[in-house]
Amino acid sequence: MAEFQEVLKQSALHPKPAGLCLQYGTAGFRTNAKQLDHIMFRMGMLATLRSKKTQATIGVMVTASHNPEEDNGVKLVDPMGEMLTPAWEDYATQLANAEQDDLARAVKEVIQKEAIDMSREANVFVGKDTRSSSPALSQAVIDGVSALGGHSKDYGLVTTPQLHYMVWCQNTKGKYGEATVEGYYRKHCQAYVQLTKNASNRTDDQKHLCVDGANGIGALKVREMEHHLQKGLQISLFNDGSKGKLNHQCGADFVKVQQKPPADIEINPGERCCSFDGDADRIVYYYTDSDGRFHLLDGDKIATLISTFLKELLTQAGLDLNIAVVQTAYANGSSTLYLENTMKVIVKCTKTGVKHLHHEAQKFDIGVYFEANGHGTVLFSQAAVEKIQQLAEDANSDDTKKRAALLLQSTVNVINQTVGDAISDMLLIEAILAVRGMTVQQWDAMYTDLPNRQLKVKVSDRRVIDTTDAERRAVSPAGLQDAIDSLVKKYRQARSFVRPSGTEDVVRVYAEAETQESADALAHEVSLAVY
Ligand code: 16G
Ligand code: ZN
Repeated sequence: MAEFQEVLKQSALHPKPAGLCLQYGTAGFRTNAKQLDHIMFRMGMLATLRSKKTQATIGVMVTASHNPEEDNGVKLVDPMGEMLTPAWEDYATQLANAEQDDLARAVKEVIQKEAIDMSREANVFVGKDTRSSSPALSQAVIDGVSALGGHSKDYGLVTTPQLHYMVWCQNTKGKYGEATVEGYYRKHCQAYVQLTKNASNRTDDQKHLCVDGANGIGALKVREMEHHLQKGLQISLFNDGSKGKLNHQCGADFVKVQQKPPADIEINPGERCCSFDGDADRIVYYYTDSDGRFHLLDGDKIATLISTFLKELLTQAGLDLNIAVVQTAYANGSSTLYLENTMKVIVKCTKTGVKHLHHEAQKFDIGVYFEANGHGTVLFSQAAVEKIQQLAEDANSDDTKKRAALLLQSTVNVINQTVGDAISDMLLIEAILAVRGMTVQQWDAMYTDLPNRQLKVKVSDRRVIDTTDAERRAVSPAGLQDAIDSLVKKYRQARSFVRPSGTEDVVRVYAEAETQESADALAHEVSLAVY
């Protein structure tokens, strides 16, 4: 076949180092950028095959998120803007690891197994983050697409969630918006302006927000978006990439893990701040109080704020829609108790990794999902969107109901439903605080986090640990869970679990307890039990 001549010719320009073996992990391929040229080319090919198979546009994003600048990575985006389906992750790994002279066979195998009609058209959207390795690597993706006769559209510098959004808009023929960066800003900012119309009398102080752009793509995009907000938000942008290094001592992951503000930022007591990660799909908020104490508002606090707002609006609108919050084992125990006992919303727990949370959230009329690390969004079912719209357009509904329905409608439009999105999450959070006239301190006071500690343990083979119950209990090695249970019993309000990391060669230990000393001691004791 003519295509295979082309594959062989082109792939020789993106050779695989013999013996190198990489896995399509929880968040795609991710490693030092120097090892990725052949992976990019091959993922361009795989995206083309996936596009032919699904007869839809597929996305390829070149980024390594919160990893250091020297790393890079790639993620594929499926037709509805969601992450690549797990069955194809295996093909990704097979193509990535086929030695040079075996590549044509590996490609043919995917075509045969999936019965792909190669005469079909293929369309691939490509995006990249600001890493210095990204231009060459995204060109390798584009080369891979054309090697199999696909068409690519290069969006250049975009956030990961922006690329997901483009794919979704394209495949739904503009029903949710226009597949352009301008269209993205227009849709989200208009919804923000609509929402905040319900919050008159906001002072400039209340509209002020410090944003840490992690020296990455999120910073560029906030700058680009700002004028669409019609002065409805006054952003002081830090770590905008003009001086500092990507993710270095800044960004959402640094702030969450270190539990402190980014280095080199002067924040005044009480000032509302947020940090994005390197590809702007995570966000955390924080402030320092008058005693200089740091307060983190992580994904759990964000989920609580959003779900409480939505629940109130549903009650006011008199709409009978179920709402659930989806968390992982890392969710602070206080957040789970607050949501279940005080807010009376359904809470579900899934394994770590966005695809698991997303999938669970799809089972509800409204599914709010957040990982504690700040990755999350809200999913609205088609039926929910329709009911909200009907009520908003119903000439006979009373003012309270109508207002609530209109607010719900704008909430649907402000959020990026394809994947967690720091920019759109930020707009929703800012709008909720504005509409409810709430300060960051009042939001923080909704519940008090239990002190907690996370540790990493290096073991010879992390795969000997197998878990169940959404990673909250270890089933192997034998005796480990019993040991954890008896350690937990020594402390008040305590909980602990261990799981093998999906992105690093370590076992992660999590512990929480009534005091920081207890959480630290418990985490330490559990790590000893893991050896
Ligand atoms: C990946 C996941 C993130 C998860 C993290 C856990 C996606 C897009 N990203 O970054 O959701 O929290 O892995 O890492 O799914 P770990 O397995 O090393 O703890
Ligand atoms: Zn990220």
